[in-house]
Amino acid sequence: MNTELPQIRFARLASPSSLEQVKIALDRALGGSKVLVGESACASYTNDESLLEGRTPDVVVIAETAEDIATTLALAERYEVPVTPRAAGTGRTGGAMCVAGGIVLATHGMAQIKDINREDLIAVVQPGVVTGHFHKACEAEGLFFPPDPNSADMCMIGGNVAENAGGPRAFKYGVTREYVLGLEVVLMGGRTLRTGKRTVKGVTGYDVTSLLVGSEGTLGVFTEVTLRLIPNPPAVATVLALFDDVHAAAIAVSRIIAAKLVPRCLELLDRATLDAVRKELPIDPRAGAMLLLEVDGEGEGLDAQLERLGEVVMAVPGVVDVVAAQDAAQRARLWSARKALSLVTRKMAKHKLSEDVVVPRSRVPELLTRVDRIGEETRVRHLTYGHAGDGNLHVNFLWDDDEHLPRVEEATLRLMRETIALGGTLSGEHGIGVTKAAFLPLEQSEGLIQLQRDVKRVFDPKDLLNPGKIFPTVGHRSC
Ligand code: 2HG
Ligand code: ZN
Repeated sequence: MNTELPQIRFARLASPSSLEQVKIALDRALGGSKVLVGESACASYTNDESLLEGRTPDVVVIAETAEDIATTLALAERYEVPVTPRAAGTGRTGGAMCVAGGIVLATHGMAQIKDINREDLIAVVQPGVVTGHFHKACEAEGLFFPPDPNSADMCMIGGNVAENAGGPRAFKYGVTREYVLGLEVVLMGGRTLRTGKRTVKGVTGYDVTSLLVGSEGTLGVFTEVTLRLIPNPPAVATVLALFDDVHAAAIAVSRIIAAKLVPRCLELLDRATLDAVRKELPIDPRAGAMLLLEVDGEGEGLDAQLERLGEVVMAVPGVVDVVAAQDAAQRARLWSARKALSLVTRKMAKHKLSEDVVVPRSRVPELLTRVDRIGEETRVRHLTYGHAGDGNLHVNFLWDDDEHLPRVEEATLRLMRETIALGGTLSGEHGIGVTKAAFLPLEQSEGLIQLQRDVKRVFDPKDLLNPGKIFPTVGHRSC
């Protein structure tokens, strides 16, 4: 674990007497089994999947009902104790990491799919539903919930909504926000509100639902989510395109988009990433980059898309081969290799930092060139994969020796600056959390950051809900 990159933002700790009082009050209100105390019981609720190390919570509440959440937030405000909400804890940027001790409010115990409605094409779910389970439940009804973060087998809807999660299928179908119609949310202090609607259309009042989606657990805790579903596409085909190098693959991405083709996934793997999966996948040794493409639709329409895709990709200089997966088993093998990338590449060095920058699609080739330059000039090993169709790339920096950390920090800062210079944004799907808070002023003006701090104050005047996230500290290093 690495605690230096970047610095954890200062967050106010509760006083020892408030902590004692809140523990007693929670225990009394919720009953012992939902309230964990002590280092050994609470330690596993400290961190998420970022590289950072947080502060062990003083108390963990395992919520089973919306009332448990309201009670916890009421007591936390009364005793001025910070609260870190948490679903599965699979986030990459410290959003669910506990930085201020106090209470971790875990929602994984609220895992009910309350309704999947085939007539209205909506579902109502609790925050602890595992995303992959929900996919299967929808598919059993002939319906489709497209957002598919690669951790779908573990992550939960509550966390997906808090982070506005994406995934490979976002290229055609968009990210989580596009599917959230309404929320039941508890605010700091225990006030419960319903936002949004159960209808597909609706423009009443401010779009508070959209504000809450992607607010990284800083504005409220979700107790129920109403989601829009679509019909499940009847057929899917997966194609593998191999190239000499990543630049040829990036050109293929631009050409596919320019040809107005809309595969549902358009994923890119550079040479170093490809090398990491060659053991699992027998990939042509001439290939130095790969695109994993998926199209969906119906019979003839699907065949026509596949044919056109093949023509466009085969015309790209530097293409090595284009092959379609022959059956469901082959398709599953390709996707399981793609899904394993985060873990497989993590084993390539003692430390790995994965970013999720986004640039306009047309600037992907230029971003890749600049990443190579950053890697060369800072002498930091790197690899890149990700959702190239969206211009959303996971640039990963790898290092073994702790002494190389300043160079990794320089490489990261340069990556963020280059991304902004190319008209991009710092995070496409993992959020700002703790790890990117210092970079926020590179992208957003002081006025815009201040406006968001003001909004936060309306929801949570004492800054107790998920403190230390999103906003930079004064004197941050990116100035
Ligand atoms: C992915 O696309 C995930 O695999 C995780 O967003 C990315 O950890 C990573 O590098
Ligand atoms: Zn991703």
